[in-house]
Amino acid sequence: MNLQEIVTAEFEKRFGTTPAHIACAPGRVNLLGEHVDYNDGFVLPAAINLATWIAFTASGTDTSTLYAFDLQDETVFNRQSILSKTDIDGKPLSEWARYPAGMAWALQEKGLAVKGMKAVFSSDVPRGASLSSSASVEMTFGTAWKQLGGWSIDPMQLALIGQRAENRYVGMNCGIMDQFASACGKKDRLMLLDCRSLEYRTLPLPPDVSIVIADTTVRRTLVSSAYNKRRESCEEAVRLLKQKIPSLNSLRDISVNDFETFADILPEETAMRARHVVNEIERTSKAIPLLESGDIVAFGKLMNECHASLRDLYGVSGPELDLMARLAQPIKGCYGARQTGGGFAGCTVNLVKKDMTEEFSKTLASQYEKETNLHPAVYICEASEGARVLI
Ligand code: GAF
Repeated sequence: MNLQEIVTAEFEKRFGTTPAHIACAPGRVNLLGEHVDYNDGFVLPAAINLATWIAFTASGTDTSTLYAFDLQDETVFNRQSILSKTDIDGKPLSEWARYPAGMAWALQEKGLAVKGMKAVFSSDVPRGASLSSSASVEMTFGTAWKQLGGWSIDPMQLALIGQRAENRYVGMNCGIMDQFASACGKKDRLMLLDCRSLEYRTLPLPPDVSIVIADTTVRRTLVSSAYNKRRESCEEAVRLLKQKIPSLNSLRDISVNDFETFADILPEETAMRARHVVNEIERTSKAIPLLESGDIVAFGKLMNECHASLRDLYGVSGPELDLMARLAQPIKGCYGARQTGGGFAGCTVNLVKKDMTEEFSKTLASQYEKETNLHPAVYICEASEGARVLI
């Protein structure tokens, strides 16, 4: 059974009736522009063919009964209880329930009607693997509440509401990239977003190239506090550099050359973090014409440079991610390999010559397994449509 069938069958079992609607929203993989979205930079993600699926019907009240099929756990909350992050019995919401509740809270705050629903949801986006499982849950629920409320919204606005839910309700100071890719993704296209203006356009990937995601299977805890710390370092760098360049509002506003002129006013670690960001923004700008002209060899080199920078300057890699990227880069047919998303653990993204993808995946998996005794999951990924209602 696929996920649509699973959530439908479970809904029928639990609620004794067929669900009125089905919706889904994908995870994402990012090709370039890592840890720059909260620095006003450019990002280049794609929505992927792994997604969260929901079967749902209006409850007729303001109470929502949500069943997380993958965790076999139910929560019941309403308009009032989510204000104190509790369920209707006053118990603190479990970790997973904060994402739909946060979405409901942020929609309410915008004055959008959040009708109670009965729902079952399930996802094949691996959790904690840097593929935006959280954003895909947020965008799935946002899309479901849009359907029930009968209001319409631009997908970018829905993404911004999801980001607010995650920043203010869940407590993760993420940028806009993940929710953007999940809400706005397009089939077979890479999504280029200017995180300052929020303007975006799509770019092609040459037809003879595949995106391969390799999951180290390793997960880390306390990722959100380490992430928030990186963001604070960037803010500190802006505060200090502003003394030299008063017009500077974010790390987007300084060139690599100017940065190096003033870098010694920054504490050492702050300088390293900011150096990654400034170079990564420049790298992503350079990558755009390469993609447009189909120069995947040069694009892949930038991906490899990005990995080294995340590892050596930004400090968000991990031993298994380093190993996975190091093993992949020299394999025949691989243009570029690097960690994707927030990092510390989770997945790498690889660009691979299409007719060598299977061989590449097998070689990478067996080499990784030999060195770690871990059995990695390797996905040959298709760029997919963003959040949508199917029924
Ligand atoms: C996480 C965040 F949610 C994104 O906003 C982005 O900053 C990413 O890490 C790093 O590029 O996925």
